[in-house]
Amino acid sequence: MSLVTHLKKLFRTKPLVGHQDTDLKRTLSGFDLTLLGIGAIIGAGIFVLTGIVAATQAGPGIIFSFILAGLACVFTALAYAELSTSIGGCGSAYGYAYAGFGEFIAWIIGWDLLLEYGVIVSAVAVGWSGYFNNVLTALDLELHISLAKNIFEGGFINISAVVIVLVISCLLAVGVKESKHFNSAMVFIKLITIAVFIGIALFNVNPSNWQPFIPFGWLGVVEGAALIFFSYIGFDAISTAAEETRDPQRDLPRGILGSLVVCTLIYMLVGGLLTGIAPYTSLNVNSPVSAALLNLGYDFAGGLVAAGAIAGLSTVLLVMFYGLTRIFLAMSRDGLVPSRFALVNKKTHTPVRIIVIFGIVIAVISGFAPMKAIAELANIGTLMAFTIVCAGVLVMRYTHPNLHRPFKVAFSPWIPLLGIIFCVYLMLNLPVETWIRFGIWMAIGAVLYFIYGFYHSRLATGVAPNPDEARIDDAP
Ligand code: ALA
Repeated sequence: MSLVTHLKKLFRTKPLVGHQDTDLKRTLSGFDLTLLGIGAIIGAGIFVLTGIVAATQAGPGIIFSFILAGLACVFTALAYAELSTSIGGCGSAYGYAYAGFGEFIAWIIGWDLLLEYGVIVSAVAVGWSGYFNNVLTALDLELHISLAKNIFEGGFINISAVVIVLVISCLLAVGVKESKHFNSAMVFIKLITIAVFIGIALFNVNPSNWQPFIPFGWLGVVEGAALIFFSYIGFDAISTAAEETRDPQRDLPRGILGSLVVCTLIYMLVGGLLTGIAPYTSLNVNSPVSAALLNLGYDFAGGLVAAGAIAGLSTVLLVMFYGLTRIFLAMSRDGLVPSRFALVNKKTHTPVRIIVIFGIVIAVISGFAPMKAIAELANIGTLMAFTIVCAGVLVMRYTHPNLHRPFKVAFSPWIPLLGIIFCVYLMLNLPVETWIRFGIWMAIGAVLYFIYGFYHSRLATGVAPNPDEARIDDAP
């Protein structure tokens, strides 16, 4: 077989499902989508990374970092909305890359998303442990430093982070899933928690804490944006609900932009107030939001915020870990990874093998790796996926000009182009070590594809999926 024939195979595509060919019920309104977005978005970013970024990169200028990172997300979010409504399937950048751009790009995105979701779960688990350990301390049950912190922070293992990952794995293995009502309740708790903080902080600002406002210069603000970008990850979950949306043309942009605008405003307010009530240099701690309140003498409110953060972060863990298993299932069903990993347990009806394997890997990362390094890896993976999605809009407009698009990005090609520029700019401001780690992961992925996926994919073999595999009709 000639080289050209082989190369062509890299671009074999799955048929476009199209937005209209769905059996899912259209029940979600723009408001529901906004709640869905807020539920997935607000997490360790605002509760933990805000402190790290303010203390080490941006100072009070963190509010500009939030604007910069938010803009990258808005442009990309619109691109997500167009692809998810026009290409169909059940969403996820992986799903529409397979239909739109061919198998190799789909594999690259899928492999990238596995990294992204895996390290997000690790980072959020580390964030969760910071608040949890504080509660233990408040109850006089303080862990020994060797069990409370990882080696980089002067301890040995972050045992709380390990335990929460294992608990979430067990919940997923027995089939716990998030529901619309549970999500709404959690969004409510998170917003109340943040409202308590804002309500108290508003009356305790010391303006001298805002001097200097940008202590590390513009570079600090931009590098801070590259890290704090983590706090926005999750809005892409909204586009995966495109097929359950009442009127995608109207509700999708409302839901996506609505949740992004709400979160950006909340983030700027929290970032501004946090650096107003405490010197930015004091914020490089595991639970900055509640620690700042405790330092002001608000013990009850500090405890309340810690409890809210623990609850809020637990749901982000559940959603992201669930998303990870769905992506793996989708790839397995397409034959790109061996299907024996995706077999469903007869009792629990969940893909226990994948959950156990990923659970162990993620628990190890959470126990030993520093939060900042993990979040940066999550960011580079996400920004890469976002860049491909923005580029995807431009490619699809060219290759499929007449495709039915229930939602169309306005001002194309400018909006997708701006999305690409912002995402690449943020990626370039991440540390070299992050690029190296990411490069190694992607190189491993490329090798695996040519060893396995290229020959075993359903498109290559034409073999039907294994009926014992988990259903993926709710894949992200
Ligand atoms: N945006 C999510 C968080 O901040 C991932 O935890």
